[in-house]
Amino acid sequence: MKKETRLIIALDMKEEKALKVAEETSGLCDAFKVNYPLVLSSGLQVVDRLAAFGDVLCDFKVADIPYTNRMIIELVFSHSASGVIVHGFPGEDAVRACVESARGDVFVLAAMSHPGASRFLVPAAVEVAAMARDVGATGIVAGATRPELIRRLREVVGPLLILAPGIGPQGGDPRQALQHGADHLIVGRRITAARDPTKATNEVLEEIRHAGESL
Ligand code: 3DU
Repeated sequence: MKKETRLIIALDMKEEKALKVAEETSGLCDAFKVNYPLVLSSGLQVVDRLAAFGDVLCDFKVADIPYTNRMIIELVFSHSASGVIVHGFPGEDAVRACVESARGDVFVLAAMSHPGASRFLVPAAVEVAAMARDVGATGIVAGATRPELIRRLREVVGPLLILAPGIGPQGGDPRQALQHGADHLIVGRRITAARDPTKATNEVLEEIRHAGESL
């Protein structure tokens, strides 16, 4: 994952609009993130089509036994994905299978951004992050809605990348997330639901630049 703009745009929409947003914002972000809504409606081939506009990160929150995880990861990287997001809670063997079979970046979901994550995921986040580091993952995902947790996880993962979703409608603040240690922001609706996605992207980039000045 390159770290130039520090922005990842989440394309949770139908293919036609996703391709349009990707074309318009190509070069303004470090990657596009795809999730089930897009891939279940269009198939994995949409990853190949999006790759014409930038790196594609597959947010499939892979969470199965090692054997199945390996099959999923091989399939993802047989298309033009540059990275994949997997869950950490299935344990070390399951995550290790992902890292070993990947032909690109693997990010382990340490803490999700929604309120319900406080019950099971947040209490385990430090342990999951340590496991991600130990098995050789590229980085972790930690919600921007809990900046103090990002700070704690940064101490655990050292130089690994931290991707922070949950900006905008979910309540996370770009500046807070970056100042607490996030490398990249994952931003969906704030950009994709805007009347002018390119303008909204440039506004987010401006906030990232401001936050960077005070780091
Ligand atoms: O809330 P947004 O529209 O900016 O979209 C955020 C994206 O990131 C969306 O695809 C969601 O599935 C994903 N995500 C989280 O929001 C929170 C997580 O902890 C992990 C992934």
